[in-house]
Amino acid sequence: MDEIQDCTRRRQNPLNCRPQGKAFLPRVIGHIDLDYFYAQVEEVEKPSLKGRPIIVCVFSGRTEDSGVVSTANYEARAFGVHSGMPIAQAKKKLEAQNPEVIRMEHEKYEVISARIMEDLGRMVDTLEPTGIDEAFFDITDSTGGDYARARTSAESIKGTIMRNEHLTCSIGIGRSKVVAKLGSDVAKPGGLTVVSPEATESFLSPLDASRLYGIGPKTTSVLEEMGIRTVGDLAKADPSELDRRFGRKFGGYLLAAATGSDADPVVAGLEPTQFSRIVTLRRDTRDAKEVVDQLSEGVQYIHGKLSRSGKSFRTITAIGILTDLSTKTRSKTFETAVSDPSLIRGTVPTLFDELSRTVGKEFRRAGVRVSGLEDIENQTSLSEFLRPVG
Ligand code: DCP
Ligand code: CA
Ligand code: CA
Repeated sequence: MDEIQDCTRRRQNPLNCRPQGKAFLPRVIGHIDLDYFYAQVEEVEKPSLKGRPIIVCVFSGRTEDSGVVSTANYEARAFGVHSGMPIAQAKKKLEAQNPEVIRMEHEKYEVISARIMEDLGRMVDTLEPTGIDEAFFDITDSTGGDYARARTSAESIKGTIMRNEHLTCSIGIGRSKVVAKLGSDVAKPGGLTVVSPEATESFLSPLDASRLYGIGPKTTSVLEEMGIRTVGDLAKADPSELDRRFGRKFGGYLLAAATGSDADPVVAGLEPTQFSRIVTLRRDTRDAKEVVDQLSEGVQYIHGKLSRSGKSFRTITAIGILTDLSTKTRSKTFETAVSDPSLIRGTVPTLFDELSRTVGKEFRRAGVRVSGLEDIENQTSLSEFLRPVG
C-alpha cells in the first residue's frame, strides 16, 4: 500500500488519485480490446482455419470482389492486409497463401460482444464500452488502488474471456484512460501491460506522440514542426506554446495526456440497448424443452431488468451456442415496442423449437436477449394494443 501513502503525501497532485477519506487512492483504469476480433471469432467457430490467413469481408455486391476488408487475422496482416482495404487488393496480396475469405456477419459478433461486456460488467467496478470489441473500466475501489491486485484482476478477466469464449484480448492498466489505452495497444496481441503510477513516465516518454489517443496526422505534423516527436518531448513542451498552437482546451489535453494525468473518468456504459442472459447447459442437448427449462432464471432476470429500467422492447432472440461453438440465433420482432414481459416466456419456447429443428448439432450454451429497447412512456404496450378500447 506504499502507493496510497505516497499518493497521500503528494497531495499536490491528486489529479489521478481518488479521494477516499483523508487519503487518495491512485486511480486504476483499464482498457481492454479483443484481438483481431471478427477474424478470431471465425477461428473459434472453425478451428481448422487457425494458422491460415483469414480476411473477413463486407461485400458491396456490385461485382464479385467489390467491397472492403473488415478485419484480417495476423497471418494475413503479415502480408500487408488491413481493415478498410479493398477486397480485390487483399486477395492479390494473399494470392499465393490460399486465404480464407469470410463474409462478415455483424449479428454474430454482436452476440459475442454482448456476452463479453456482460461478463466484464460483473468483474469491474465501472464499465464503459467504447466499441464492439473494447471498453474502458475502473477498478480503483475493488483493488484499493493496488497495482499488484490490478494485475490479478486483469489476468482473471483474460482468463474468463478465454474460458467462456476462447478469445484472446489485450489489456492495459494505468492511472488514466490515455495510459490504459496505450497499454493495451503495446500489449497487442494477447498481452497485458500494467503501468503503475511510478512507472508512468518511463512507460510514456519513449513512445511516438502520434500514438496518444486523439492525436491524428494533422496534430502530429504540427508537433513535428515544433520539434516534438516522442511523448517525452511533448511532456516537456512549453504549455503556453501548446495553447497558442492548439487552443487552450486541446493544448491542455495534450500536456495532460503526455504526462499520464488526463483526469477523464470512466463513465458507466451508455443506455443499454439490450438485455441478455446466457447459461451453460448442464449437458449438451438438442431438446428445446430442456434448454428452455434451464433458461427460466435467465428469463426471470430479464423480466426484472426490464421492469426496473422502465423499458419496452421490440425483439426477442433465442441464442444457441452449439457444441462446435458456433452461434445460431432465431428472433421475433414485434411491430411496435412491447412492454409485457410475459411475452418473453411465451415466445422463447417457440424460438428454441425452431432453432433446434434447424441446427444440426447439440446446444452447449443457450441464452435469451431482448433488444430494440425504448423508454416505456409514449409506447403502447402490446397488451394495451390488443385490448378493445372503451
Ligand atoms: N472493423 C471494421 N472496419 C474497420 C475497422 C474495424 O469492420 N475499418 C471491425 C472488425 C474488427 C472490429 O471492428 O474485428 C474491431 O476493430 P479493431 O480496430 O479493434 O481491430 P481488430 O480487433 O480486428 O484487430 P486488433 O487485434 O488490432 O485489435
Ligand atoms: Ca480489437
Ligand atoms: Ca477495437
